[in-house]
Amino acid sequence: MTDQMISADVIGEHNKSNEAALGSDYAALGENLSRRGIDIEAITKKVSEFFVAVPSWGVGTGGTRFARFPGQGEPRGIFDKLEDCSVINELTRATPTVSLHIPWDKTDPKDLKAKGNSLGLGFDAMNSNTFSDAPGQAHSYKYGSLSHTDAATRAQAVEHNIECIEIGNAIGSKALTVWIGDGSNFPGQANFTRQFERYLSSMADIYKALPDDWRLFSEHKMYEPAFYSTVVQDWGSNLLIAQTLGDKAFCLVDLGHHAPNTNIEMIVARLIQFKKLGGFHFNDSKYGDDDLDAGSIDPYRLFLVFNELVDAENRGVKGFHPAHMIDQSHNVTDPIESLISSANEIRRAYAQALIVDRKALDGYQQDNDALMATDTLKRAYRTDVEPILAEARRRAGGAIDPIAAYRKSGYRKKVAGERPAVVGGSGGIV
Ligand code: LRH
Ligand code: MN
Ligand code: MN
Repeated sequence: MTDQMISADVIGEHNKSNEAALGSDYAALGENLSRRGIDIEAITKKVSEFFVAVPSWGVGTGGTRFARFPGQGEPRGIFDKLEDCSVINELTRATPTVSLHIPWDKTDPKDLKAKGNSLGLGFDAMNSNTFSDAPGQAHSYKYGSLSHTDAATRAQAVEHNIECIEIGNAIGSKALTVWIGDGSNFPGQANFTRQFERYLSSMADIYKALPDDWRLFSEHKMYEPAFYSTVVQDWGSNLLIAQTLGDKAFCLVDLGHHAPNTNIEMIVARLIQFKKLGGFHFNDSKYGDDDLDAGSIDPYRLFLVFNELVDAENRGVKGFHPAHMIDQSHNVTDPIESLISSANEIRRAYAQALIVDRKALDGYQQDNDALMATDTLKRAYRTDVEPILAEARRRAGGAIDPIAAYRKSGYRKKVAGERPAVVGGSGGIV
Protein backbone atom coordinates (compact mmCIF):
# COMPACT_ATOMS: atom_id res chain seq x y z
CA MET A 1 0.00 0.00 0.00
CA THR A 2 1.29 3.43 -0.86
CA ASP A 3 0.50 6.65 0.97
CA GLN A 4 -2.27 8.59 -0.77
CA MET A 5 -2.17 12.37 -0.58
CA ILE A 6 -5.68 12.61 -2.03
CA SER A 7 -8.12 10.22 -0.40
CA ALA A 8 -9.55 7.49 -2.60
CA ASP A 9 -13.00 8.57 -1.39
CA VAL A 10 -12.63 12.04 -2.89
CA ILE A 11 -11.65 10.54 -6.24
CA GLY A 12 -14.33 7.84 -5.99
CA GLU A 13 -17.11 10.31 -5.26
CA HIS A 14 -15.96 12.66 -7.99
CA ASN A 15 -15.87 9.83 -10.51
CA LYS A 16 -19.26 8.54 -9.48
CA SER A 17 -20.90 11.81 -10.36
CA ASN A 18 -19.12 12.02 -13.73
CA GLU A 19 -19.17 8.38 -14.81
CA ALA A 20 -22.46 8.35 -16.69
CA ALA A 21 -21.57 11.35 -18.86
CA LEU A 22 -18.14 9.92 -19.58
CA GLY A 23 -19.67 6.56 -20.48
CA SER A 24 -21.85 8.07 -23.17
CA ASP A 25 -19.10 10.39 -24.50
CA TYR A 26 -16.70 7.45 -24.68
CA ALA A 27 -19.27 5.32 -26.54
CA ALA A 28 -19.98 8.14 -29.02
CA LEU A 29 -16.28 8.69 -29.69
CA GLY A 30 -15.78 4.93 -30.02
CA GLU A 31 -18.48 4.81 -32.68
CA ASN A 32 -17.01 7.75 -34.55
CA LEU A 33 -13.52 6.23 -34.50
CA SER A 34 -14.77 2.81 -35.51
CA ARG A 35 -16.28 4.36 -38.65
CA ARG A 36 -12.74 5.53 -39.39
CA GLY A 37 -11.39 2.00 -38.84
CA ILE A 38 -9.89 2.81 -35.42
CA ASP A 39 -10.43 0.67 -32.33
CA ILE A 40 -10.88 3.05 -29.40
CA GLU A 41 -9.77 0.41 -26.91
CA ALA A 42 -6.38 0.09 -28.60
CA ILE A 43 -5.89 3.87 -28.34
CA THR A 44 -7.00 3.97 -24.71
CA LYS A 45 -4.54 1.19 -23.88
CA LYS A 46 -1.66 3.07 -25.52
CA VAL A 47 -2.57 6.30 -23.77
CA SER A 48 -2.71 4.51 -20.40
CA GLU A 49 0.80 3.24 -20.99
CA PHE A 50 2.19 6.68 -21.80
CA PHE A 51 3.86 8.48 -18.90
CA VAL A 52 5.64 11.78 -18.39
CA ALA A 53 7.93 12.78 -15.51
CA VAL A 54 7.25 15.89 -13.45
CA PRO A 55 10.11 18.19 -12.45
CA SER A 56 10.69 18.55 -8.70
CA TRP A 57 11.36 22.24 -9.31
CA GLY A 58 8.00 22.65 -11.05
CA VAL A 59 5.88 22.25 -7.92
CA GLY A 60 7.21 25.45 -6.39
CA THR A 61 6.14 28.88 -7.59
CA GLY A 62 8.60 30.23 -10.13
CA GLY A 63 9.49 33.82 -10.64
CA THR A 64 11.09 36.14 -13.11
CA ARG A 65 14.25 38.18 -12.79
CA PHE A 66 11.99 41.00 -11.59
CA ALA A 67 10.10 39.36 -8.76
CA ARG A 68 8.75 36.22 -7.24
CA PHE A 69 5.26 36.15 -5.80
CA PRO A 70 5.03 33.13 -3.51
CA GLY A 71 2.00 30.87 -3.55
CA GLN A 72 0.19 29.26 -0.65
CA GLY A 73 1.61 26.14 0.94
CA GLU A 74 4.79 26.08 -1.11
CA PRO A 75 6.90 22.96 -0.57
CA ARG A 76 9.60 23.45 2.08
CA GLY A 77 11.97 20.91 0.59
CA ILE A 78 12.23 17.79 -1.50
CA PHE A 79 9.93 15.67 0.68
CA ASP A 80 7.09 18.20 0.38
CA LYS A 81 7.84 18.42 -3.33
CA LEU A 82 7.51 14.66 -3.69
CA GLU A 83 4.15 14.77 -1.92
CA ASP A 84 2.93 17.45 -4.35
CA CYS A 85 4.22 15.34 -7.25
CA SER A 86 2.30 12.40 -5.85
CA VAL A 87 -0.93 14.43 -5.92
CA ILE A 88 -0.43 14.98 -9.64
CA ASN A 89 0.11 11.27 -10.23
CA GLU A 90 -2.77 10.14 -8.04
CA LEU A 91 -5.19 12.30 -10.01
CA THR A 92 -3.80 11.81 -13.52
CA ARG A 93 -2.13 8.40 -13.28
CA ALA A 94 0.15 9.77 -15.98
CA THR A 95 3.16 10.95 -13.94
CA PRO A 96 4.64 8.10 -11.87
CA THR A 97 8.19 9.52 -11.91
CA VAL A 98 9.93 12.69 -10.77
CA SER A 99 13.01 14.35 -12.21
CA LEU A 100 15.31 15.73 -9.50
CA HIS A 101 17.65 18.72 -9.64
CA ILE A 102 20.87 18.65 -7.63
CA PRO A 103 21.85 20.41 -5.36
CA TRP A 104 18.31 21.81 -4.97
CA ASP A 105 17.00 18.38 -3.98
CA LYS A 106 20.16 17.04 -2.39
CA THR A 107 19.57 14.79 0.59
CA ASP A 108 20.38 11.26 1.71
CA PRO A 109 19.50 9.00 -1.26
CA LYS A 110 18.15 6.37 1.13
CA ASP A 111 15.54 8.84 2.37
CA LEU A 112 14.71 9.91 -1.18
CA LYS A 113 14.17 6.32 -2.21
CA ALA A 114 12.09 5.52 0.87
CA LYS A 115 9.86 8.55 0.33
CA GLY A 116 9.48 7.72 -3.36
CA ASN A 117 8.55 4.12 -2.50
CA SER A 118 6.03 5.19 0.11
CA LEU A 119 4.29 7.38 -2.49
CA GLY A 120 4.64 4.90 -5.34
CA LEU A 121 6.93 7.29 -7.24
CA GLY A 122 10.10 6.49 -9.17
CA PHE A 123 12.85 8.79 -10.41
CA ASP A 124 13.51 9.89 -13.98
CA ALA A 125 16.61 11.73 -15.24
CA MET A 126 18.80 13.53 -12.73
CA ASN A 127 19.64 17.18 -13.49
CA SER A 128 22.91 18.78 -12.52
CA ASN A 129 23.27 22.46 -11.76
CA THR A 130 26.44 24.27 -12.69
CA PHE A 131 24.56 27.36 -13.79
CA SER A 132 24.48 28.83 -10.31
CA ASP A 133 26.85 28.75 -7.35
CA ALA A 134 25.99 26.55 -4.39
CA PRO A 135 26.77 28.08 -0.98
CA GLY A 136 30.39 27.54 -0.02
CA GLN A 137 31.63 26.05 -3.29
CA ALA A 138 35.33 26.63 -3.98
CA HIS A 139 35.14 27.95 -7.55
CA SER A 140 32.47 30.24 -8.99
CA TYR A 141 30.56 29.52 -12.22
CA LYS A 142 30.22 33.21 -13.01
CA TYR A 143 32.35 32.76 -16.14
CA GLY A 144 31.30 29.23 -16.95
CA SER A 145 31.47 25.69 -15.63
CA LEU A 146 32.23 22.70 -17.86
CA SER A 147 33.82 25.03 -20.42
CA HIS A 148 35.49 27.41 -17.96
CA THR A 149 39.01 28.60 -18.79
CA ASP A 150 40.17 27.44 -15.35
CA ALA A 151 40.88 23.70 -15.01
CA ALA A 152 39.98 23.57 -11.31
CA THR A 153 36.54 25.07 -12.00
CA ARG A 154 35.94 22.56 -14.77
CA ALA A 155 37.02 19.71 -12.49
CA GLN A 156 34.60 20.90 -9.81
CA ALA A 157 31.75 20.95 -12.36
CA VAL A 158 32.66 17.46 -13.59
CA GLU A 159 32.78 16.21 -10.00
CA HIS A 160 29.31 17.64 -9.34
CA ASN A 161 27.89 15.79 -12.35
CA ILE A 162 29.49 12.55 -11.16
CA GLU A 163 27.89 13.08 -7.76
CA CYS A 164 24.51 13.46 -9.52
CA ILE A 165 25.09 10.11 -11.21
CA GLU A 166 25.91 8.53 -7.85
CA ILE A 167 22.78 9.90 -6.19
CA GLY A 168 20.71 8.87 -9.20
CA ASN A 169 22.18 5.39 -9.17
CA ALA A 170 21.15 4.92 -5.55
CA ILE A 171 17.53 5.88 -6.25
CA GLY A 172 16.93 4.05 -9.51
CA SER A 173 17.43 6.82 -12.06
CA LYS A 174 18.92 5.85 -15.41
CA ALA A 175 19.92 9.16 -16.97
CA LEU A 176 21.70 12.44 -16.36
CA THR A 177 20.62 15.65 -18.05
CA VAL A 178 23.28 18.31 -18.40
CA TRP A 179 22.31 21.85 -19.18
CA ILE A 180 24.91 24.58 -18.72
CA GLY A 181 24.54 28.34 -18.91
CA ASP A 182 28.09 28.74 -20.24
CA GLY A 183 28.60 31.22 -23.04
CA SER A 184 29.63 34.83 -23.36
CA ASN A 185 28.02 38.24 -23.16
CA PHE A 186 30.33 40.17 -25.50
CA PRO A 187 31.88 39.48 -28.89
CA GLY A 188 35.49 38.55 -28.29
CA GLN A 189 34.91 37.52 -24.67
CA ALA A 190 35.42 33.83 -25.45
CA ASN A 191 37.08 31.80 -28.15
CA PHE A 192 34.22 29.71 -29.55
CA THR A 193 36.41 26.78 -30.55
CA ARG A 194 38.55 26.57 -27.40
CA GLN A 195 35.46 26.91 -25.24
CA PHE A 196 33.68 24.06 -27.04
CA GLU A 197 36.83 21.90 -26.85
CA ARG A 198 36.94 22.39 -23.09
CA TYR A 199 33.24 21.56 -22.82
CA LEU A 200 33.65 18.34 -24.83
CA SER A 201 36.60 17.27 -22.75
CA SER A 202 34.66 17.82 -19.48
CA MET A 203 31.65 15.96 -20.86
CA ALA A 204 33.91 13.07 -21.87
CA ASP A 205 35.02 12.81 -18.22
CA ILE A 206 31.37 12.71 -17.10
CA TYR A 207 30.54 10.17 -19.80
CA LYS A 208 33.29 7.87 -18.47
CA ALA A 209 31.53 7.80 -15.08
CA LEU A 210 28.17 6.67 -16.56
CA PRO A 211 26.99 3.20 -15.55
CA ASP A 212 26.47 0.88 -18.53
CA ASP A 213 22.69 1.14 -18.52
CA TRP A 214 22.60 4.94 -18.19
CA ARG A 215 22.10 7.62 -20.81
CA LEU A 216 23.61 11.09 -20.88
CA PHE A 217 21.35 13.86 -22.19
CA SER A 218 22.72 17.23 -23.24
CA GLU A 219 20.18 20.03 -23.48
CA HIS A 220 20.63 22.89 -25.93
CA LYS A 221 19.28 26.39 -25.43
CA MET A 222 19.60 29.31 -27.76
CA TYR A 223 20.50 31.99 -25.23
CA GLU A 224 20.07 33.02 -21.59
CA PRO A 225 21.79 33.50 -19.21
CA ALA A 226 24.54 34.25 -21.75
CA PHE A 227 23.29 36.85 -24.20
CA TYR A 228 25.87 36.96 -26.95
CA SER A 229 26.86 33.33 -27.41
CA THR A 230 25.98 30.05 -25.76
CA VAL A 231 28.18 26.97 -25.84
CA VAL A 232 25.36 24.46 -26.52
CA GLN A 233 23.11 26.84 -28.40
CA ASP A 234 21.22 24.63 -30.82
CA TRP A 235 20.53 21.10 -31.97
CA GLY A 236 23.52 21.25 -34.34
CA SER A 237 26.02 21.67 -31.52
CA ASN A 238 24.00 19.23 -29.47
CA LEU A 239 24.16 16.56 -32.15
CA LEU A 240 27.93 17.07 -32.43
CA ILE A 241 28.20 16.51 -28.68
CA ALA A 242 26.12 13.33 -28.70
CA GLN A 243 28.00 11.96 -31.70
CA THR A 244 31.39 12.83 -30.25
CA LEU A 245 30.72 11.32 -26.82
CA GLY A 246 29.37 7.92 -27.86
CA ASP A 247 26.42 5.55 -27.87
CA LYS A 248 25.10 6.49 -24.45
CA ALA A 249 24.92 10.21 -25.29
CA PHE A 250 21.73 11.78 -26.66
CA CYS A 251 20.17 15.18 -27.29
CA LEU A 252 17.43 16.51 -25.07
CA VAL A 253 14.92 18.85 -26.67
CA ASP A 254 13.38 21.45 -24.38
CA LEU A 255 10.57 22.90 -26.50
CA GLY A 256 11.15 26.42 -25.14
CA HIS A 257 14.82 26.56 -26.08
CA HIS A 258 14.42 27.61 -29.70
CA ALA A 259 13.84 30.81 -31.59
CA PRO A 260 10.13 31.59 -32.16
CA ASN A 261 8.76 29.77 -35.23
CA THR A 262 11.57 27.20 -35.31
CA ASN A 263 10.35 23.95 -36.85
CA ILE A 264 10.92 21.86 -33.73
CA GLU A 265 9.09 18.82 -35.08
CA MET A 266 11.59 18.65 -37.89
CA ILE A 267 14.49 18.80 -35.43
CA VAL A 268 12.83 15.90 -33.64
CA ALA A 269 12.58 13.94 -36.91
CA ARG A 270 16.25 14.54 -37.70
CA LEU A 271 17.39 13.44 -34.24
CA ILE A 272 15.26 10.30 -34.50
CA GLN A 273 16.69 9.51 -37.92
CA PHE A 274 20.22 9.69 -36.58
CA LYS A 275 19.36 7.82 -33.35
CA LYS A 276 20.19 10.72 -31.10
CA LEU A 277 16.86 11.81 -29.67
CA GLY A 278 17.20 11.34 -25.91
CA GLY A 279 14.05 12.97 -24.69
CA PHE A 280 12.06 16.11 -24.01
CA HIS A 281 11.44 18.88 -21.60
CA PHE A 282 7.84 19.69 -22.48
CA ASN A 283 6.53 23.19 -21.97
CA ASP A 284 5.25 25.97 -24.20
CA SER A 285 6.36 29.46 -25.09
CA LYS A 286 5.40 32.53 -27.03
CA TYR A 287 8.67 34.43 -27.07
CA GLY A 288 11.59 32.52 -25.54
CA ASP A 289 12.22 30.12 -22.68
CA ASP A 290 8.86 31.07 -21.16
CA ASP A 291 8.31 27.70 -19.43
CA LEU A 292 4.54 27.97 -19.89
CA ASP A 293 2.21 25.00 -19.51
CA ALA A 294 2.48 22.40 -22.29
CA GLY A 295 0.03 23.06 -25.10
CA SER A 296 -1.09 26.41 -23.66
CA ILE A 297 0.13 28.55 -26.57
CA ASP A 298 0.52 26.26 -29.55
CA PRO A 299 -1.17 22.89 -29.03
CA TYR A 300 -0.89 22.15 -32.75
CA ARG A 301 2.89 22.22 -32.53
CA LEU A 302 2.79 19.81 -29.62
CA PHE A 303 0.64 17.52 -31.77
CA LEU A 304 3.11 17.81 -34.66
CA VAL A 305 5.96 16.80 -32.37
CA PHE A 306 3.94 13.75 -31.30
CA ASN A 307 3.14 13.04 -34.90
CA GLU A 308 6.87 12.47 -35.44
CA LEU A 309 7.12 10.31 -32.31
CA VAL A 310 4.21 8.09 -33.35
CA ASP A 311 5.61 7.84 -36.86
CA ALA A 312 8.89 6.56 -35.39
CA GLU A 313 7.03 4.22 -33.02
CA ASN A 314 5.07 2.76 -35.96
CA ARG A 315 8.19 2.35 -38.06
CA GLY A 316 9.71 0.38 -35.14
CA VAL A 317 12.84 2.53 -34.98
CA LYS A 318 15.41 0.46 -33.08
CA GLY A 319 16.28 1.63 -29.56
CA PHE A 320 13.63 4.36 -29.69
CA HIS A 321 12.58 5.26 -26.18
CA PRO A 322 12.75 9.00 -25.58
CA ALA A 323 12.41 10.24 -22.01
CA HIS A 324 9.30 12.37 -21.50
CA MET A 325 9.68 15.09 -18.90
CA ILE A 326 7.96 18.36 -18.15
CA ASP A 327 10.00 21.52 -17.47
CA GLN A 328 7.81 24.42 -16.43
CA SER A 329 7.72 27.39 -14.15
CA HIS A 330 4.47 28.79 -12.76
CA ASN A 331 3.91 32.38 -11.77
CA VAL A 332 0.15 32.86 -11.68
CA THR A 333 -1.31 29.37 -11.31
CA ASP A 334 -1.24 26.68 -8.65
CA PRO A 335 1.75 24.60 -9.87
CA ILE A 336 -0.07 21.34 -9.14
CA GLU A 337 -2.95 22.39 -11.40
CA SER A 338 -0.59 23.53 -14.15
CA LEU A 339 1.34 20.27 -14.06
CA ILE A 340 -1.89 18.25 -14.13
CA SER A 341 -3.00 20.28 -17.12
CA SER A 342 0.32 19.76 -18.92
CA ALA A 343 0.34 16.01 -18.31
CA ASN A 344 -3.15 15.90 -19.85
CA GLU A 345 -2.16 18.05 -22.83
CA ILE A 346 0.84 15.85 -23.53
CA ARG A 347 -1.31 12.71 -23.46
CA ARG A 348 -3.86 14.50 -25.64
CA ALA A 349 -1.25 15.25 -28.29
CA TYR A 350 -0.16 11.62 -28.17
CA ALA A 351 -3.74 10.34 -28.54
CA GLN A 352 -4.40 12.69 -31.46
CA ALA A 353 -1.19 11.55 -33.15
CA LEU A 354 -2.21 7.92 -32.66
CA ILE A 355 -5.41 8.40 -34.64
CA VAL A 356 -3.76 9.95 -37.68
CA ASP A 357 -4.65 7.83 -40.71
CA ARG A 358 -1.04 7.04 -41.59
CA LYS A 359 -1.83 4.91 -44.60
CA ALA A 360 -3.85 7.71 -46.17
CA LEU A 361 -1.18 10.26 -45.22
CA ASP A 362 1.50 8.18 -46.85
CA GLY A 363 -0.58 7.95 -50.04
CA TYR A 364 -1.20 11.70 -50.16
CA GLN A 365 2.50 12.38 -49.60
CA GLN A 366 3.37 9.95 -52.36
CA ASP A 367 0.92 11.65 -54.74
CA ASN A 368 2.02 15.16 -53.71
CA ASP A 369 -1.52 15.94 -52.61
CA ALA A 370 -0.53 18.66 -50.16
CA LEU A 371 -4.06 19.67 -49.28
CA MET A 372 -5.31 16.21 -48.40
CA ALA A 373 -2.06 15.36 -46.58
CA THR A 374 -2.36 18.33 -44.27
CA ASP A 375 -6.10 17.74 -43.89
CA THR A 376 -5.35 14.19 -42.73
CA LEU A 377 -3.32 15.61 -39.85
CA LYS A 378 -5.98 18.23 -39.11
CA ARG A 379 -8.70 15.62 -39.00
CA ALA A 380 -6.92 13.75 -36.22
CA TYR A 381 -6.07 16.98 -34.42
CA ARG A 382 -9.68 18.21 -34.55
CA THR A 383 -10.95 15.03 -32.87
CA ASP A 384 -11.91 15.60 -29.26
CA VAL A 385 -10.07 12.75 -27.54
CA GLU A 386 -10.89 13.89 -24.00
CA PRO A 387 -13.12 10.82 -23.34
CA ILE A 388 -10.11 8.58 -24.06
CA LEU A 389 -7.92 10.55 -21.65
CA ALA A 390 -10.59 10.59 -18.95
CA GLU A 391 -11.35 6.89 -19.33
CA ALA A 392 -7.63 6.02 -19.13
CA ARG A 393 -7.41 7.98 -15.88
CA ARG A 394 -10.59 6.46 -14.46
CA ARG A 395 -9.52 2.90 -15.18
CA ALA A 396 -6.14 3.50 -13.53
CA GLY A 397 -7.72 4.91 -10.36
CA GLY A 398 -7.30 8.57 -11.27
CA ALA A 399 -9.93 11.27 -11.59
CA ILE A 400 -12.21 11.84 -14.58
CA ASP A 401 -11.64 15.60 -14.21
CA PRO A 402 -8.42 15.83 -12.17
CA ILE A 403 -8.41 19.58 -11.62
CA ALA A 404 -12.01 19.58 -10.38
CA ALA A 405 -11.22 16.66 -8.03
CA TYR A 406 -8.06 18.44 -6.83
CA ARG A 407 -10.00 21.58 -6.00
CA LYS A 408 -12.62 19.53 -4.22
CA SER A 409 -9.96 17.75 -2.13
CA GLY A 410 -8.85 20.97 -0.39
CA TYR A 411 -5.20 19.84 -0.64
CA ARG A 412 -3.78 23.32 -1.20
CA LYS A 413 -5.61 24.72 1.79
CA LYS A 414 -4.46 21.82 3.95
CA VAL A 415 -0.77 22.23 3.07
CA ALA A 416 -1.04 26.02 3.40
CA GLY A 417 -1.90 25.39 7.05
CA GLU A 418 1.09 23.11 7.53
CA ARG A 419 3.78 24.83 5.51
CA PRO A 420 4.86 28.32 6.63
CA ALA A 421 4.25 31.09 4.11
CA VAL A 422 7.32 32.07 2.11
CA VAL A 423 8.07 35.76 1.73
CA GLY A 424 8.28 37.27 -1.75
CA GLY A 425 11.46 38.56 -3.23
CA SER A 426 13.58 39.04 -6.25
CA GLY A 427 13.54 36.63 -9.15
CA GLY A 428 14.76 33.09 -9.43
CA ILE A 429 13.45 29.84 -10.74
CA VAL A 430 13.15 27.96 -7.47
C1 LRH B 1 17.24 25.75 -18.48
C2 LRH B 1 16.37 24.60 -18.08
C3 LRH B 1 17.19 23.37 -17.76
C4 LRH B 1 17.34 23.52 -16.28
C5 LRH B 1 15.93 23.95 -15.91
C6 LRH B 1 15.71 24.47 -14.52
O1 LRH B 1 16.50 26.82 -18.97
O2 LRH B 1 15.43 24.33 -19.09
O3 LRH B 1 16.49 22.19 -18.06
O4 LRH B 1 17.76 22.36 -15.66
O5 LRH B 1 15.64 24.91 -16.91
MN1 MN C 1 14.81 22.32 -19.60
MN1 MN D 1 14.64 26.16 -19.91
